[in-house]
Amino acid sequence: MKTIAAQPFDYAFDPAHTALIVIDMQRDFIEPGGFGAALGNDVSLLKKIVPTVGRLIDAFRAAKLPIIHTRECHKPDLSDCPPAKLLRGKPSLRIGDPGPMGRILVSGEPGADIVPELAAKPGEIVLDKPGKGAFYATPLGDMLKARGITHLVFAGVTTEVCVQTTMREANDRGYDCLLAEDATESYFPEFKKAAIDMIRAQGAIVGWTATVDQIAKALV
Ligand code: TIU
Repeated sequence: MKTIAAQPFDYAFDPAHTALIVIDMQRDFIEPGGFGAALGNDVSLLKKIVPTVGRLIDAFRAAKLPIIHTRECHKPDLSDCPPAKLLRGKPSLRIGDPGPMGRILVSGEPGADIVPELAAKPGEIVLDKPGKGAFYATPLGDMLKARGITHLVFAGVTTEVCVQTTMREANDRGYDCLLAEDATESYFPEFKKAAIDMIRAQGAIVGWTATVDQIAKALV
């Protein structure tokens, strides 16, 4: 077993049963002209964490541990996008509409892809998901079981939406979850802080948090 100096207390893990899940580091959320911007957000905040997420991915690559990259996107016919999601709010572009990076949040379009700096390497899993949580309507649970994974480290965007939803799904499924707090970001700094606080409150009710440096140190 190894230990990460985490909050609210040390996170103990066996590297042989630990994987990294990088949530939705896609152009649609991080670059201008995508889904995040269409919802009215300033995407520049998210862009800033790309190098830090890269350092975390490199640490898992160096330790030869499994890496799963998720992408929130839908089939071209939008058959996996519920009307409630498609019609919600008043975005400037809706899911499936053509934008500067192709159709918004549609698989196979440039905007749905992971930012080039964080592209998956051969052997890493890229998992498309139609919801906010990565377990809903995907084979993620079976993939983790097949690999004997019990501990999950999380990074990606956005903290209080897809990252927190996936952590809660994982927590309910019995995984010990750790969030890399400087490798996640929100369009709303106050929501990031609140999500981190609520994840680790009440004795790690959802999970632990630690910095990329603390995680990387434990993986060496
Ligand atoms: N809007 C927002 O904050 N997030 C999303 O719509 N998806 C993810 O978090 N990936």
